[in-house]
Formats: sequence, C-alpha cells, structure tokens
Amino acid sequence: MLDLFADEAPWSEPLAPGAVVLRRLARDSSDALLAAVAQVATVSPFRHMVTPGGYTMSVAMTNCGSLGWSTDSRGYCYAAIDPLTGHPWPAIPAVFLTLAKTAASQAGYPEFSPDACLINRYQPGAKLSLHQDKDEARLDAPIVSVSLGLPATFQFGGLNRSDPLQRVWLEHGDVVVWGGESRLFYHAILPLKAGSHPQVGAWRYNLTFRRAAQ
Ligand code: MD6
Ligand code: FE
Repeated sequence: MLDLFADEAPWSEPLAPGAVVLRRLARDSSDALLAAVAQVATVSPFRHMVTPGGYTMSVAMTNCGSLGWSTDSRGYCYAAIDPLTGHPWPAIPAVFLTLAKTAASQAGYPEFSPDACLINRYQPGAKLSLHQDKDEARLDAPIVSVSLGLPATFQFGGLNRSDPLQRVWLEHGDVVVWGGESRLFYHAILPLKAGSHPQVGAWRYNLTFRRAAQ
C-alpha cells in the first residue's frame, strides 16, 4: 500500500504534566530497532511471565540492560540475571540508547541515562492491564516508551487507579516520554486488534527504557 505519510516529519503532542507523545520519532530507525530486538531475543528469548496472582501474561517479554524486569509467583523485581537463561540480560543496543536519549532530551529530560529496557511483544488480543511502573530505584528519571508494528490504544490515567483514563492511539514509530508529575500515573494497553503491519507483520513491540538502579 502506498504510504502517503511515510516521510512526515515527527511532531509532538502534550499528554499530561511531564508527559509528551513524540509522533513518528522512531520511524527512521525502525529497521535497525527491529533487527536489534531480534538480536536481543536470540540471547534472552521472549517469554510469557506469570504474575504473583498466578495469571500468565498475554504479552511476551524480554529485557536488555544491566537490569531486567521480571515477575513470577513471588513478586516483581529487577535483576541482573535473566531467570530463564541463568545469564546476564544482553546489553542495550547502541541504536536503542541513541533513540532513548534523543527522545528524553526532546521531552525536557536531557540527563536521562537508562540502564534497563523492557521489551513487550503483543499478538492480536494481547493486552496489558492497568498498572503503575514503580519498581525502579530512580522515580525522578522519566520512562521512554517506543511503539513498533501494529497500532494500539494506550490508556493513560492519574495517580489513583480510579482516575479517568484518556485514550491515546499509538502507531509505528511513536515515542511516549513521561516523568515528573505523571511518572507514577496508571496506564494500560487495550487488547491488540488483528492486522498486519507492512514491516512487522501481526505484532506490536514496545520498548520501555528506565533508570532502574541508583
Ligand atoms: C506498552 N507500556 O506500550 C506498555 N509503562 O506496551 C507501558 O506499560 C509503559 O509505555 C511505563 C512507561 C511507558 C509505557
Ligand atoms: Fe508500564
């Protein structure tokens, strides 16, 4: 299909205090980002983690960085060793770091130096329930979130689980950066709609960069 907007320049949309969507910022590097995702997955494969409540997540996850996020029947934690392989998580690829720092800087966080990147992989129907990201040691650092492949509806709330949710449609190449006042806001991804992305196929990938250690 002819993509009339393929060469659109990135633009930014404010989301909440401390949060912004940088539309299409990751498009130009998407081939390199996807190749790096595949490379990470050869070392630490995607897996469906089990939550402390005994629920097997529909989203498959892996990590890169000096720390990686996991959940199992005992709880949530960051650790240097991948529990599936018994080896350290692979390093954050250079193309990831460059994008994460550029995005953070454009959003007003020029000092961002991530040490952890959680990679989520969605198939049609997969979703992420309403949650906060609060397992990181440095809550003063923002999170940079990169969407690739099929689009998804992102829900963004407030500090309380019951706060109203705004819906944000995230497409291939969109980057969300949030920190400051909204760092602990609740958020979710609605079940992925079936489809096929010309470059990625029937998948959505999301990379979230964090500062997990001091
Ligand atoms: C996703 N994102 O977009 C899920 N968390 O697939 C997140 O859960 C998330 O986008 C913290 C900060 C940014 C995010
Ligand atoms: Fe999250």
